[in-house]
Amino acid sequence: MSRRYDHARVQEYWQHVWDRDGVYECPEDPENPTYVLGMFPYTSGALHMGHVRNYAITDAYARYRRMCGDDVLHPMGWDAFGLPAENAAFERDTDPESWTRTCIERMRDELEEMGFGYDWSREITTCDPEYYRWNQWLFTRLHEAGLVEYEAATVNWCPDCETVLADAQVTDHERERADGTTETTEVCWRCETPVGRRELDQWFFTITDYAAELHADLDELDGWPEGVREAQRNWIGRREGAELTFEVPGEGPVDVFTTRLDTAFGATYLAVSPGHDLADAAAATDEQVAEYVESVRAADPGDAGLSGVETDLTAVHPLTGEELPVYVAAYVLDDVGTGAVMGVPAHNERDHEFASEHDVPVRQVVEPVGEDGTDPAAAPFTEDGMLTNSGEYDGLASSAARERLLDHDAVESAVTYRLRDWLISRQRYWGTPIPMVHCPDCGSVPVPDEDLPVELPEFVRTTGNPLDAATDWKETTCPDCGGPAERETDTMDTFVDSSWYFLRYLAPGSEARSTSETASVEDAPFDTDAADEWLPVDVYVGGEEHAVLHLLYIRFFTRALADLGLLDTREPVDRLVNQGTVLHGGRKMSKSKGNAIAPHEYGPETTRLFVLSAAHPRQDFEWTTEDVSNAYEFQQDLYRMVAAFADGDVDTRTESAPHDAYLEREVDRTIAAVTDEYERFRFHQAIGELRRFARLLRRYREYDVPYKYAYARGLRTLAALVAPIAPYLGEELWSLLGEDGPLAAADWPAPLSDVPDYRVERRLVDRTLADVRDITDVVDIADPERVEVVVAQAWKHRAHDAVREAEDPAAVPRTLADDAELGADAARAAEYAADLRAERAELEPTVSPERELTTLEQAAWLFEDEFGAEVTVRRATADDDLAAKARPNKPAIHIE
Ligand code: ANZ
Ligand code: ZN
Repeated sequence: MSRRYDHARVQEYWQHVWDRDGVYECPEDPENPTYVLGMFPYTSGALHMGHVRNYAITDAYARYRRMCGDDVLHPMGWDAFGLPAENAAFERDTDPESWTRTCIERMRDELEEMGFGYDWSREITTCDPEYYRWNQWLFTRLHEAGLVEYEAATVNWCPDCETVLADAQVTDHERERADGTTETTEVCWRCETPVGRRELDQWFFTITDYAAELHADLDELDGWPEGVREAQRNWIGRREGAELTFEVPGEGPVDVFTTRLDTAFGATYLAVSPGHDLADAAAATDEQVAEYVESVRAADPGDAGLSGVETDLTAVHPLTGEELPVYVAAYVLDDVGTGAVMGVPAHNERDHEFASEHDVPVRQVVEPVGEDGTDPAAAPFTEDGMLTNSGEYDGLASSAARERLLDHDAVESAVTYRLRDWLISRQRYWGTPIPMVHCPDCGSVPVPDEDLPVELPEFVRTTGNPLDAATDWKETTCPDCGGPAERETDTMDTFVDSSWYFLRYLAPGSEARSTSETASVEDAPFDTDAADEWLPVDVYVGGEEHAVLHLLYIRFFTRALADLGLLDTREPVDRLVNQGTVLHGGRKMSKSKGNAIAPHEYGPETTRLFVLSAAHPRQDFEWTTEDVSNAYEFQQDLYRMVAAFADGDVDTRTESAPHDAYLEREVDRTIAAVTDEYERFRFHQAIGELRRFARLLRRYREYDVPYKYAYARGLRTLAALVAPIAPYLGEELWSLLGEDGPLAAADWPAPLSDVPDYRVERRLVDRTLADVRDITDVVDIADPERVEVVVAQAWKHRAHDAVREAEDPAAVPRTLADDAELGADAARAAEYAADLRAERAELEPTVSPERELTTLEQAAWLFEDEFGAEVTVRRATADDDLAAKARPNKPAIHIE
């Protein structure tokens, strides 16, 4: 029989067994629900190494928890809508749907071959009408709840194709000028015509309604990496400050938002955004203002720079009563704060530039403390300092002034957020049609639920939005008045699809019923009862590029659905793992860079073992062929070891010997260690443990004829512990050992006895071995005859533990001296403890004196094996030299 493991020979068989036994199917009524989720892939056509890494992590954890007895939900689906499919359709003379379906078939095969265990009965595909109908249904619910807005927004426009372009469809075109410099223009990706801007009505989800909650709850997301939480905090951009009310004679009050209330006396002008009511009012009577507002609307917001126009209006400063000029300025954003600012050129960069451009005076009101001041006319002083030119507030520190000014009648404390509403309109074909109808009489009317889904019409190749060209589809009747009307031709951002897909996996079929008022699951996007049981997702694994958008959107959706009464949970994910990047040649592995390795180039388990052993999931690592062959060799080693035993090529004995106990204990320690590592997602450490254990097993076999029972248990344990990472190999080893399969459904191994201190025990053995090595080196004994290992007296352990654990170490010696249990040793223990106090910080945990003795006795064969010497292990007797040297965790050693 060949002693080579060949996954290709066995993988189909094990897939069949797993299917036959429904191993990965998840029960409807879970007792210990564990929801393990990987971010579903975009249907690009092929799995790449990033996917493999992501799914190897979730699969290993899911398999491990399943063997521990949990009911594990580990589903998979397809993020199937999106622009690349439209591009592919153009390039390959097909349509987005056929292209996407082909990609899905290929990628599903690849996932299966990798041995990932999914509950395929829950597979979802976002471009299925059965899926996107629920996008539409949820859109309608959000619309009813006032979370949808239809508003003008500035978009990219190609005048030649007559269509709106997504940001990704605008490309930079570089042209060399006569003088050798280059000029960059934004052009249409298809016809290269320079792109303009237009204002169009667009659909928004008002995620800003949840800004405060989304921000505040980040503090409680302990299971998320701090980096992701920080990225979300910055994105939401909470700003504490104040609102200050200016009176504009003839127009009424105008509120401004500021984070620097302390600079209020330095305000020399008021500026409002071009969209502000005051700008409209001024434009109505002032030709110049009207022109300016119009020109800003047509321009790229980034291009408007520090442009602005002065109006005839004035604003009364609430603190000084002074009359200030009023500007309309493009740098004041419509949807930030109140859309109006007080201009403080002396203390703010932008205001300073604006003031020099428009000749507005600069007035310094904050002075640096303890330094030479800058000249405020030349450069603004933007830090906190001490107030000046500020009336009764002069001499106060900035922070104190901010507090005090809040008491003023014209001031109120306020908080704003940087977060913008979520623009979900896409003028593209391959997405979910937004279920609205525009009626000349009734306005925008939602498509009634019973008419959902609004299915995509057939794809046509056209320059603009294909939905605009689908006249038959577009022309419809108004759901309200029955008159002629037009369908909305925008489709939804595909981030909508992925904002709730983890809930759709919880719609296990038409039989399941929901207790929510929406009746059966056929009438709802997911089963509310099931969601209550399974949520939050226990572990969510995916790339860090999703730190903000996707991971913020799912938090928003979950809250919105909770407020709609469809969910009990407000936070969707308990523990988040962001996997790092796979590098090759120092750069991110990618097809476009030509440094990609296909997932199947080396066989599924070599790849899985390698990507999981290379680093902690969150770290980047470099792909090296050397590490790949190590992963390959490791599988072959395990296979040879088990096959040799299964074939009867290993002599065994049925009577136990003293040194077998060490192996038994090491099996237990390995189980405890590997379990710890799996639980903490440190698969690389788990694999390190397994390698260590495999080496020990080999050494044990070579040292003496193995005890059949202990050796077989060791091999079985190895098979079970490696299975979450290398599932086909695990099954093969398990069946070679004559065990009932499949292993994927078997129990996780349990230690025969408790090993809470496995690290302490191992360190003791490893260090003692190292000490013997050192001593033989130093005293230059090449062939020691006798090694004597002497374990410290029990009273030393007492003193060691007492000093290590005491709240007041100074009191320990006295307590020990008075301890009757220590009897005649009390005085020595007290003295020893007094000496230990100085090194208290370095004292390590110990096992009991008995355990220390037993552990070393059981390990004696390792010393014998390595040094070829006779070994004795004993407890220190009262008064010899070795007894004086022996310490807890560090036995005395004598070598002859
Ligand atoms: C006066 C002032 C004085 C300000 C000063 C800053 C410094 P950060 O801190 O970056 O979040 N602001 C308020 N609403 C705005 C809008 N709609 N468009 C553009 N800018 C706006 O920015 C907060 C500051 O941004 C606010 O504080 C305000 O300028 C400006 F020495 O008010 B400040
Ligand atoms: Zn109508």
